[in-house]
Amino acid sequence: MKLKHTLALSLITSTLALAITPSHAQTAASGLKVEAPWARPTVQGQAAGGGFLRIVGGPAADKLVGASAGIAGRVELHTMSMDGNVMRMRQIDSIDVPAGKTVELAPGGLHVMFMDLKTPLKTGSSFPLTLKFERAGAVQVDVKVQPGPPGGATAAKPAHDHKH
Ligand SMILES: [Cu+2]
Repeated sequence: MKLKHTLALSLITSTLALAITPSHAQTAASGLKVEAPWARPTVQGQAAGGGFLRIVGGPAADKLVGASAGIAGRVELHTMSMDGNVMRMRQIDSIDVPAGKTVELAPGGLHVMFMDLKTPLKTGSSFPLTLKFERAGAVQVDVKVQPGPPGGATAAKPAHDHKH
């Protein structure tokens, strides 16, 4: 009972927080966290744009299995890697989030791709993105449109991201 109340309360709290200030971090009931979501601005006529964020795994392993956003016809999960001198993007079905581990979706690596954009992404604006996790369920975050990663140019770049 106590657990249920706490859960309900935290849900209300996060809903309130969402209503008052755009929330750029969300914690799911499972303990999984999504932080610092941002997307690159796009120009008129550009059909797709990339989105980046950080997922902090909860006590149990989870998996990002999909995403959706009102501003896009569909949202895909992508990976990017060097193939000789060419950067290649490839759609993937899911992104593993090991227990207690941080998974970075960052330029040059894993990212979400907003396909069939209904409107250009303007710097300074933000929009809701719903991430679907196997265990944590739906987690909604507010994606900030900005030219670079939050907190300056020190984007954490996973060193192990080159060959998969
Ligand atoms: Cu992509």
